[in-house]
Amino acid sequence: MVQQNGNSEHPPDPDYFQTNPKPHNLDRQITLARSFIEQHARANRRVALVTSGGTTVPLENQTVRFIDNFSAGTRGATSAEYFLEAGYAVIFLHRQFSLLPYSRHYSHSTNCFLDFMTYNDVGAVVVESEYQQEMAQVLSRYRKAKEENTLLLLPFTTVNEYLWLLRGLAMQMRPLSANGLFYLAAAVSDFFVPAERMVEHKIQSSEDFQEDLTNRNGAKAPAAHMEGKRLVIDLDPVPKFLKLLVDGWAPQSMIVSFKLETDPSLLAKKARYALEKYSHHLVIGNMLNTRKWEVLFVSADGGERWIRVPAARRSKSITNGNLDDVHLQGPAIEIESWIVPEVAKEHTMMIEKTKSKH
Ligand code: PAZ
Repeated sequence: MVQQNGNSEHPPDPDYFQTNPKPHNLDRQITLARSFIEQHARANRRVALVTSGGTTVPLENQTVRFIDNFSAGTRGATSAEYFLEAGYAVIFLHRQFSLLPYSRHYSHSTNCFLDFMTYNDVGAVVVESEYQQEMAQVLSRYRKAKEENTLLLLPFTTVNEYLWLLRGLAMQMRPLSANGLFYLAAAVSDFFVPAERMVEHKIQSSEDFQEDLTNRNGAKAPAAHMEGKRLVIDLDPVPKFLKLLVDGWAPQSMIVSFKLETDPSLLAKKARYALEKYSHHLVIGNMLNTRKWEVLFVSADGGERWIRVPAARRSKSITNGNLDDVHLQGPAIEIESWIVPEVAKEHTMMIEKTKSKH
C-alpha cells in the first residue's frame, strides 16, 4: 500500500540540500562539467542540459527496494542527437543504463546490435551489408561528437542524485547566461523518502523478523514499515525544483520542461498551469500512449500548438505495428527532429532579445 502525503502546493524546501546527503561522486561529475562548459563558453557555443530517464526513490539506505518512474530515455537520447546536429554542446544527464545518444539505435531489446552483425568470408565479424549505410551515418555522427567533445554523459539513479546534480550543473552553467538551455525530459519522482526517515536495512516482510520501532529515541517515523503483513509507505513531496531552477539556480537560461499525462482532458490545463506557476519559457506536453508522434507546445506568450507526425511517416516500431493499412510515404520521422529545431528557434529569439536589452 502506498500512502502519498504530498501536497502539490507546498513551498520550495530550502533545507533539502542540508538534510539529504551529497552523492559521493558529485564533485567529480561537477568537475567534468565545469571544464566541458568552459571549453564551449570560450567557443561561444550554446550548451543544452538534456535530462533523460526516470529517477528512483530508494526505500532503504542499503537499497534492495525502490520505487521507479516511467521513462526509457528515448525522448532525451533522441533529442540530444538533434541538439548536437543543431550545433549545441550537450550535457546528457541520464538515468544510468537508460538509452544513450547514438548507441540507442542498436541497444533496444527489439533492436539488439548482434542482429546487425554477421561473419565475412574469412570469419571476421562485420556489419550486415543492408545495415552498413545507416550504421556508418550513426557512427560518423558519434565520432564527430567524441572528437569535438560536444557530448558529456553524466548518470544518476536516485531522485536525490538527480537534484544535487541539477543544482550543481545549473550553477556551472551560469556563465553561459542566455546561451544555456535546460531541456528537462527526465521523469522525476514527485514523492520521496527523506534521509531522516529512511530505514537502514532491507525491510523484512516476515513478521518474525520485523524491526522493533518502539525505541527510536526521538527519530522521525520511518517512511516505510510493515504493519502485520502489509507494507506501508508514507512519502514526502519532492521540493519543486523547477521553481528553484527558474528563480535561483539559472535565471538567465532558457528553460523547457516536459509534462506527461495519461488523461487527455488534463494535458493542456496542466501544461499551462506549470508554465504559469514556474514562469519559465516552454512546456512540452505529451500523452503516455501517443508521445512518440504528437506533443503539445505551450508557450509563455499564450500560444498552444500541436506538433504531429502524420500516420504515413510514423515508424512501425513505435506504433506496435498498428499501421498495416497506412501507405508509408517516405522514411519514418522521429518527432524529436521537429521538436528540437522549434526549441532552438525559440532559444535564438530569447538570445536576440537578451542582446537587444544590453
Ligand atoms: O523516455 P521516454 O521517451 O520513454 O519518455 C519520455 C517522457 C514521457 C518521460 C518525457 O517526454 C516526459 O514527459 N518527461 C516529463 C515527465 C513528467 O515529469 O511529467
